[in-house]
Amino acid sequence: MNPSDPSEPTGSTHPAPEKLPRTLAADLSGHIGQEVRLQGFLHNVRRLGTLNFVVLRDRTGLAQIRADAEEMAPLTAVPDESVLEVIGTPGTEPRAPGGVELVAPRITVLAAASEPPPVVLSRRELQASLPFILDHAAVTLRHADRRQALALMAALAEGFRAALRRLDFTEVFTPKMVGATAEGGAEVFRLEYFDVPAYLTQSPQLYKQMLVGVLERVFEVGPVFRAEPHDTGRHLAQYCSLDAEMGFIENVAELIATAREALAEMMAAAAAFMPDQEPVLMPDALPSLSFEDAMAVLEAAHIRQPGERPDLTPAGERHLGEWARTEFLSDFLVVTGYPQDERPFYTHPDPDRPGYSRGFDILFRGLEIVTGGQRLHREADYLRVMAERGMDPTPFGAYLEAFRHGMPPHGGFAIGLERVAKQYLGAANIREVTAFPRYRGRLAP
Ligand code: AMO
Repeated sequence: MNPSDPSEPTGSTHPAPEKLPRTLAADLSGHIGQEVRLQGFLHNVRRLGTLNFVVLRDRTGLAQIRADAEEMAPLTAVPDESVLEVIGTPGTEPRAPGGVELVAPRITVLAAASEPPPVVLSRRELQASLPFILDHAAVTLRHADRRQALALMAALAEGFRAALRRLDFTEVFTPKMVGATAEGGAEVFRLEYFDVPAYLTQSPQLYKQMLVGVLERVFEVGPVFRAEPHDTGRHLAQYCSLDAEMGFIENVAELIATAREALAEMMAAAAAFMPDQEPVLMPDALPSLSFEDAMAVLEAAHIRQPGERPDLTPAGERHLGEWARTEFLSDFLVVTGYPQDERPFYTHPDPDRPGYSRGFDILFRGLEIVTGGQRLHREADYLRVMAERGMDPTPFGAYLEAFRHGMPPHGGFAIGLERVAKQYLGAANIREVTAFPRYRGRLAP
């Protein structure tokens, strides 16, 4: 007994009886015939009078408990999702989850829910509209599909980190409140930083480049912010950007190969815990075509008209996704050599093809999930491009200092984590895979 612990009873010389350690649902089959202590949420109850089935959910899965009327007494008027402790003995039962069922239970309610959940969580699918599901995320995220999406995101991020660590990249942590924006455009959130105007970062672009001058190879997993005004199934106002940047590159192919390594490890990590999901088609060398050839493929399919402004629309991306699957048996397609005007100021032009850049995108099942490219690496080139684009270099002073002091040819890419998860799961909307999505009109929960 710990005499300084006020919760311990005093005046007794007998130690408290040892509590059974907690057993998790997934481990029950290893305890057949031995008494165990389960803790979890009341997933659902089937009341048949003398024979009743209680299903308990913990972080590892479901456990079925068979109870008679007397054993059920503590559960009278206790709503689903209440937190329970159940002591009992597992036995083999082929019809129960995991082939195991707990019998002779002693049920204790640790924390009763005050009302039933807003939707039935034990149904195969959540039967409610997406806005309703998101309004009640604190509870609806407990549904199997939603929990699976969260676990998938974790696996994907872990796969990304593991691949880049293996390739000798260093993880970095850059500020999210910034004084200069990297990606341009109007999609930037403004904030007051003490008494000066500032922004929420649109990407760690400027910082990851500066850090190439320090560490050569860096990566970051972190939130970025886009004041995206449109209501689409693929844009969030905050998403998780998986960024990488590397120095001393010879060509863009090295960047694409690095992105492929990262994506391959992400897919492997996802497949390891979702073996029933449709396998991802990923050739050793990802099929690749130039932006111009992509336009030609879309023209041939009448997705775009000749002479139309060159652009990859969502319908175009979807078509190219199907095309890559048919032509190359690949769920991925690299589109290289984007028009220079379409890319941010830091993008390296392609000296061999005036008007085009060394920027690329990667599509996954018909949706852009990666943007990358080679960057300018000389201060004079930055000053020239900024002048051409009418940009004031003053806010970029600290960034430009890196180039003044020597920077190697370099480049990198960023993967949109939620977009990868959406495509992996075949979800219709990116909001379905995001725990607490941010988009215009939603700031809670
Ligand atoms: P870009 O702006 O194309 O490039 O973004 C990179 C990737 O991030 C994802 N993405 C989004 N995901 C959800 N909601 C959004 N609003 C959203 N916007 C973008 C996409 C996209 O491919 N600095 C460059 C990257 C680089 O060149 O290294 C950048 O941020 O998957």
